[in-house]
Amino acid sequence: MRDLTAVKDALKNHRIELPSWAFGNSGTRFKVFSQPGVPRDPWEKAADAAQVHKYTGVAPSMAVHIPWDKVDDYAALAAHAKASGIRIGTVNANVFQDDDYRLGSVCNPDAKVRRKALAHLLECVDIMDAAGSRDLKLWFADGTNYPGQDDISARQDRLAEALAAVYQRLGPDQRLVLEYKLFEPSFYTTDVPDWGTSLLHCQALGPRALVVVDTGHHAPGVNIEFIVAMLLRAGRLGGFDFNSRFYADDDLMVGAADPFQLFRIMHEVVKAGALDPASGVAFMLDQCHNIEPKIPGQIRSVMNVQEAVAKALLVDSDALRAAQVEGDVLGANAVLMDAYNTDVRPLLAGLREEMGLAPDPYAAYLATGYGDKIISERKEGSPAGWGA
Ligand code: RM4
Ligand code: MN
Repeated sequence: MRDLTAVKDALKNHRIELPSWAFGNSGTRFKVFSQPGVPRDPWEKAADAAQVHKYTGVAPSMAVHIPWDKVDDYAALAAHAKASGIRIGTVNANVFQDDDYRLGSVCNPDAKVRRKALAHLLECVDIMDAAGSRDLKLWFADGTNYPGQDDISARQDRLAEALAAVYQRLGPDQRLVLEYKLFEPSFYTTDVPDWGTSLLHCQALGPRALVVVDTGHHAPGVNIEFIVAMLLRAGRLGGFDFNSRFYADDDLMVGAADPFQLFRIMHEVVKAGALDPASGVAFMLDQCHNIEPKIPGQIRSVMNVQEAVAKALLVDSDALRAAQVEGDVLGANAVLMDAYNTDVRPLLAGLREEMGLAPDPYAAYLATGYGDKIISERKEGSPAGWGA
């Protein structure tokens, strides 16, 4: 067993970023369900995110999505977030919801559309400057649906050109983090489908270009912890977008579908010393709560991540190494499984009490009545959602 004080200190220092869009309405392409009390604007999203931080103590930032979170004054939004107890985190660009992007954004065959997409990405860096954000997160829906539709490698050239222009515009403390996803909305080729493509572009750009692993963006059965280990070795893991998938990019609560996978990923992170915020690895949630309530859904997600982290920290690394060196296959596996099968909930409850928090953040939040308060306060206007 590892030193419990060190385990607790690591857990106290670990940070998880919340996505603004998890607080708004969402759904599938079939139906977006409206829930009462959801935020009507980014200001209210920040207020709700602050609730999650208030009860968990480890989620002090909220990622924004532009234009879903467009406001006139980003410095004012950052000040509002600060007054609520959190800060504005990663800026997510959106070059996938405009009719102009039918054939792609920065990879579009039409230079005019490429210029428009690039202008948006640069605008996002301006927003980072105003809000004090470190990371620009790029996910491109670009790709093709049919063989022959466009030139695969010419599209990569266009992508590289746009990325270079964005990278040049970054301030010295800012980073570009490039996400990959195997398919959807394009069905034949995707321009950044995998970690290899993302890594090649990042390496061509420079040290402040890093890969983001969205846990929902892989084919079934892919060994994500292997990818994580490779990116950590290369010093190119920018962060995670955590969520669960059962079938495709389901964006369900992290740790819901496969808590064991989350543990295996965290084991790689812990081994590499990448849990600490100073490592530069960002632990973000990228989820939607289509049918479940949003704030409790985010609290549950943060707790799920903490449980996986706690178990990973409990791995007896000396015993593991000894078993590995001896070639003790079953012994090594048993060391890992012992940590995974530990009930860490009492440890986390105790840790929260040490932090001056309620032992069960989920129950503590429900007891406040905040959920009822926002339902009665937010009757007018239209709720925020995808595309808002
Ligand atoms: C994309 C991608 C991005 C996220 C959007 C909402 O699939 O995962 O990270 O910002 O969805
Ligand atoms: Mn994502």
